[in-house]
Amino acid sequence: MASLALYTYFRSSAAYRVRIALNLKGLTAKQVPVHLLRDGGEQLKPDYLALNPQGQLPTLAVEDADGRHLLTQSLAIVEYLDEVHPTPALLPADPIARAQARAVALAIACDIHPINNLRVQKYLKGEMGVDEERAGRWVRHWMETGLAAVEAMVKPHAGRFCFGDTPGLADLTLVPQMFNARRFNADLSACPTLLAIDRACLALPAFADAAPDRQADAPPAA
Ligand SMILES: N[C@@H](CCC(=O)N[C@@H](CS)C(=O)NCC(=O)O)C(=O)O
Repeated sequence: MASLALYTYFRSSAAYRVRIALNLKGLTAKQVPVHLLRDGGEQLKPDYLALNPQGQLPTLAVEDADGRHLLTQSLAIVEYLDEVHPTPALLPADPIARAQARAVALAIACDIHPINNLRVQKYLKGEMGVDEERAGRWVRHWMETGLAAVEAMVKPHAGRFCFGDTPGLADLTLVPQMFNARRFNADLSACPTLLAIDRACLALPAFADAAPDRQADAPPAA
């Protein structure tokens, strides 16, 4: 079997998605911490850019008989893991439900997360001169409106998890975004279904063990 190394940061929600997927699949990856804040951001240093030219986490290095392969973009990594290790499946069997589950994951990963990311906040507060309070409003606005839409997308399909009673792609994308939303004090009162799913997910070891505060590179609890 291939050996895996995950370049990660405890609070990176994109890396958190991959950590959950690895756990759901029962796979172990060596964790290589990359500090997003230290020294201007280790993700922007030449050594890391050689692995991931976008300067983002995560990167998954896959070493197999053909050599070392570098995979980037969390959802591409998760789909790779699902293709190579199809059980348990991360997508529903029905093609319509698969497309709907992917839509939930993409709504979070493409439409909510990127506009609130570290580099966007740095640019807002730096070049654009936006103060801390207004930058926080920016983040909360896009998280609250984005997650309210995700609530409506998930509600018709939800069981214990986003699509029935099996956790999958939509859930492993949702839980890290809920963590981010709480971190930025977003109002989640419009998202009762998502809050219940988040609780159900975090009761599972695959999700709980992937949480930021359980990672080796997390600072010790105060
Ligand atoms: N679409 C990318 C997003 C990756 C991403 O933005 N990662 C963040 C951490 S959650 C990052 O590395 N940010 C570094 C920065 O903004 O400088 C993915 O899903 O992998």
